Amino acid sequence: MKTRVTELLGIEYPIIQGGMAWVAEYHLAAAVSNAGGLGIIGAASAPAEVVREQIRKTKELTDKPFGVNVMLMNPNAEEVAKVVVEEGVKVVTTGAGNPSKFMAMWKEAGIKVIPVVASVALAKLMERAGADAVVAEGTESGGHIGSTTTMALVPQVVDAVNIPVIAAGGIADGRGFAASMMLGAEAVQMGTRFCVAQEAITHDNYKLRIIKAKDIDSEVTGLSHGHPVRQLRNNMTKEYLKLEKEGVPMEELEYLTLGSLRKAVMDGDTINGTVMAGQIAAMVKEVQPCKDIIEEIMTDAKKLLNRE
Ligand code: TUI
Repeated sequence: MKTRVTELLGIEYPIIQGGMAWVAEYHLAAAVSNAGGLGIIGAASAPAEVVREQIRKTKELTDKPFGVNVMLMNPNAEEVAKVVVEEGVKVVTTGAGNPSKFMAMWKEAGIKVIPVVASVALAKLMERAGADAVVAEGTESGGHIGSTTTMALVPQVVDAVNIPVIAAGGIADGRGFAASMMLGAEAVQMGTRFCVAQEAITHDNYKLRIIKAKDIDSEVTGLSHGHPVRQLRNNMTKEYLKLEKEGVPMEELEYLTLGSLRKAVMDGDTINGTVMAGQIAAMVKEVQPCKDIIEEIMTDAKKLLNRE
């Protein structure tokens, strides 16, 4: 299925993997790229040298295009932004902020820049700043989120910009893919479904928590201090939401979550750790190789879109 996004990135299928903190490392990125999508290394809060190593390891496993997600709240974002240039990365996505100050450097290096946005205003700003495409990410997503739903956000961003739009948030199968195309998107980005991929180093407990999730298991913490994070309900969210309701200051709450995502993803503590996942967690039923995930979605979507 050809779209402006497959042409722009030189990929077979218009499916992009989210840059999930701790989860999106080189094994997953290479597997998604080898399966014909765009794999992404999530720099998250990693030091720049760790990101450099991840880029080099990805290149050992794939000769297909892949990208790096620069998380702009990372205190090391500036160094990471330089490392992607030094290492000849072809695609950069950004999250949790406005990447304007890095745009000129990345464009000069010939990098395709795809900011993740949660509003029409930022999408327009990014187009003017020279972005090649944007990911319009709805509030159904896991992790750090905006407030507008994918159904409402994607068509509004499509109407507001001329660059291609990639839909994200609440997409886990061929139906979500097809619906995104109907909204005017030219690719999708998925996180939760790839968290559970066979090649993802995500702890088995984390994968199982997603597989066992119900539709109503999704909670949003941090709304009161302006850093909303979507995750699955557990002891951590119960404690966090209770303290938030009591008006406990943000610094204390941050202490509570310090290292808690790592605890869940790497150590498998899904009770007291942070289990970031989207609202479609309950739609993910099994651990599958990236190739099977992508082929299943494309087969189902093509039937729905009559593009066989
Ligand atoms: O970035 C994400 N998702 C993430 S980042 C992350 S690491 C983290 N963990 C805990 C707390 C905070 C971060 C986990 N999940 N998605 C892309 C995204 N970007 N969603 C929303 C936004 C966004 C929000 C506001 C982008 C820009 C923005 O404002 C821009 C401005 O003008 O400053």
